[in-house]
Amino acid sequence: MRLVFILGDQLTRGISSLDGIEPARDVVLMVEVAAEATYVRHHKQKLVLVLSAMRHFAEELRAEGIRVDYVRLDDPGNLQDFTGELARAVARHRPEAVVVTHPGEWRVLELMRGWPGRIGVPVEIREDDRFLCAPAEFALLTAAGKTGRMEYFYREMRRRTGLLMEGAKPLGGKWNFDAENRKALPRGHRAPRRRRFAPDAVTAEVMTLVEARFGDHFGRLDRFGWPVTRAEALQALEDFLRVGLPSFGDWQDAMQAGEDFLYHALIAPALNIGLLTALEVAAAAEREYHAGRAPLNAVEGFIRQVIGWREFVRGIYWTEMPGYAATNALNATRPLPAFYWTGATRMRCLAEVIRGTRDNAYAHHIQRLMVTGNFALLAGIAPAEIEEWYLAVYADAFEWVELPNVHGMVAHADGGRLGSKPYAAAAAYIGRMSDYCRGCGHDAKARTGKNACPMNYLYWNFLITHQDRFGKNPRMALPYKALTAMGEGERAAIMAEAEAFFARMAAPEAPSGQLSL
Ligand code: DLZ
Repeated sequence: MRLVFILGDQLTRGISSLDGIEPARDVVLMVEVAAEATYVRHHKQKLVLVLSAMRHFAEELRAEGIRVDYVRLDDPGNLQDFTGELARAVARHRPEAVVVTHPGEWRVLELMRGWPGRIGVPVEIREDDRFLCAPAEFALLTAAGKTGRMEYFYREMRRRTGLLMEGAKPLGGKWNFDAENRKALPRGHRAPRRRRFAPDAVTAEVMTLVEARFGDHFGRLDRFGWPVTRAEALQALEDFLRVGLPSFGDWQDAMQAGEDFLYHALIAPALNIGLLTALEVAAAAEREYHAGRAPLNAVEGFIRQVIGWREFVRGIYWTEMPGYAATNALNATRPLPAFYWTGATRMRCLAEVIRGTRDNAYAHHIQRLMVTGNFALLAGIAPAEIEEWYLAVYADAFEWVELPNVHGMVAHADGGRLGSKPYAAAAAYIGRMSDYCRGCGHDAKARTGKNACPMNYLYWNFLITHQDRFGKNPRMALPYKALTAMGEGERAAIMAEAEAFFARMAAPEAPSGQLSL
């Protein structure tokens, strides 16, 4: 018999490890282990999502007649890590071989490579064919000149899947409609309510377990509403197609206080643990365009994220690890400020995004990139510190997707492999794309002075600090022209303001509870 070991982000009936399973002979192994909850201290909602979805998936396999050996977190004897639990299961079942699908994290692949020696049984690691482009193929594709950039890779994926194609040409005459996807929301705009899922008995039991075992982890649990089964995930997708997608493009980059979901897809948690597949969600969005229910800029923008960016970052991860994580091109070394965990900062944009993250284990792309990410970039936070935060707090974060997005896109720590310029912005950008600056105690217009928004002096200080690296980058020509136009006095004031801010950041928070940042 074979032991098919399925991990918590492999909850797809078509997962390659299940190919050719013989229910009369083979056994599926699934294990809940504390090591996976604590190697970074995941948000409580993420823990509930994964554990509840695992329990539901195991029941679905059983309903098909597949034997599942399922180890719960609080089962006596649970050794609380993958290797220990696999070894115990091998002793129980004495299989001829263990079959797994390639994991989503380098750390786990390293474990898997050690398993044959540890357990004395051959381990077959199968390709994760839920992705369109295997790592080996990605390496070949992106080695050839222009395709090394996401945009050309994406075109290749469009050709390969036929999505939004008219023969060999892109539908609508353009590959990319991003320029149409940068509108701000009208003042006071209220987005429609989005479909959320009340916890069933299985989820409720897991919530109690998570509170008991990991109650000190970040995040609120009472707002849990993520889909935990494939049936729910399909309803979440349907909700996006009807309610979100028609406006997704226009307002993709917009942010508004109190509006945590807007028109975003909200399917990444389900997609990344396997309840949906990339091709099915991209094809579903394409159908909305052809049915006349969603415009091309929205549908193209969504499909680009799913078959372009998502595949691209995975390719980068598997072709560049483990060296990728160790780079630190901008020599960023400051520790992550405590307010990333508490939300206690006078900067309203950050407080609001961190509040949403705590409530939902979710923030949308622009909040992650241009608020929490932008601040970390400008403040020179050590890449490993900010990466750990993103990996812990977002329900959809697994390292294959989180690391390139944060290390490359947010922190520019890879020296430009992923993005040809850093995503640095001053308060004006945040003010244009959101209502966060209204009602903020800082002055978004001031570059220096007592009440100046830190995003401003930190932004100009960032440009000054990294002038050697970015000063000649054509995509940075405008801000460097503005910097050159500044007088020496203003440059010196900016640098002094930034230094004072960094000193406050390094100091312990005042006991009076007065916020210094
Ligand atoms: C994220 C997570 C958590 C919290 N717990 C488990 C678990 O108990 N058992 C399991 O199989 N998987 C879990 N996961 C998902 C794994 O961390 C994930 O499969 C690996 O990081 C590889 O991507």
